[in-house]
Amino acid sequence: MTVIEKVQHNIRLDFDEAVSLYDLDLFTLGELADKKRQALHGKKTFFNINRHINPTNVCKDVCKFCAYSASRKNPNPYTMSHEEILTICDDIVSRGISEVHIVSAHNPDTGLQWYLDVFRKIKERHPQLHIKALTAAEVHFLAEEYNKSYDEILDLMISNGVDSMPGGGAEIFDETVRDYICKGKVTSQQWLDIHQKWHERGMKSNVTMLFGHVEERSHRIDHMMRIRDLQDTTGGFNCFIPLVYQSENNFLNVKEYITAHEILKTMAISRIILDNLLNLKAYWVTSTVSLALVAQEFGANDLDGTIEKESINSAAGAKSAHGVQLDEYVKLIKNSGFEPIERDSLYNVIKEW
Ligand code: V47
Repeated sequence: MTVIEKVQHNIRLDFDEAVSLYDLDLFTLGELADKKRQALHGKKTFFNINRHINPTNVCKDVCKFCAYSASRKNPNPYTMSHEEILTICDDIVSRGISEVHIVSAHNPDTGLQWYLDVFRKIKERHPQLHIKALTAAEVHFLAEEYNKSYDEILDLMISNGVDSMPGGGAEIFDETVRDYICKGKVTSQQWLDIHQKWHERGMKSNVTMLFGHVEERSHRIDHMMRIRDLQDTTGGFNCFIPLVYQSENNFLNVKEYITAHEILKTMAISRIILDNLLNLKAYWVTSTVSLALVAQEFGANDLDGTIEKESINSAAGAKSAHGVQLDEYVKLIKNSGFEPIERDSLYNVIKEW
């Protein structure tokens, strides 16, 4: 059987076969991925109305790709007060926003209690607001810094109101590339262990992949395969989010940028390989809105959300600092031939627009 026939018959590909998918032409890949998308979601494209809060950019880690943390290239350290964060939450809840996505740098000055207190205060004030917070990289940082086990940190997150975990910090799992781009950060296995433990508590999370920098195609496939393996065990990942590397203001010296063609191939291949993961997000922040709309034809069924304010990727050049307007967003999805479905954080339908 050829690789194409295997994909058509839903037969899993091994590593080498998966890498060889990149040799197929873009439109063949698109057709294969679109069939899988249509079988699961038809023409539905999901999004949510959310707000990102990045409470501090002070970081003890040094990731070469990061333009967000306070550093020589961005000498502008800040840490928000709980009151500032709560004021934002009051405002978004008053406007009907259902999710807050809280991700920080690894600030050794704030203290574990600082994080737990802010989650608890948000939850006490707004029990219905979904708190998606703390990447596995942050969980690892907090565990190390405050001498706790991962289990203890995860239990504290739950008891203080965190509802789900975002997918950040996965970067690329290949150890050699990881060492080069973010040495000293949570290891790949630790990242996966933390998510496994989170899932074993009955909780959901997302998973990202940072690509388009110094990694090779085979590293992306390896990344997807490690995700597929864990998902076989736990089923706890809601969504896969390939993040396109943004090149400004950071220390990773990338000479050749990834093409739209390669981004779409990677989207399509992730839809094919991750046969046990329902949702594939085209994160418009890192791909541009236009390419995210095209990605709907290449396997993507989720376009994230309106976001409102974004600091991590926009620091590295993404045009996302102020989000997108809801009515415009809905119109764009409709005009591209898809059905915009507003969802909550766990993919329950809120509204068919
Ligand atoms: O982990 C940092 C990435 C991530 C750059 O779970 C960069 O729903 C591109 O994880 N170029 C944080 N990417 C964002 C994130 C995320 C975003 C949206 C939704 C969800 C979700 C998660 O941003 C980091 C890192 O991989 N990042 N610098 C850069 N220069």
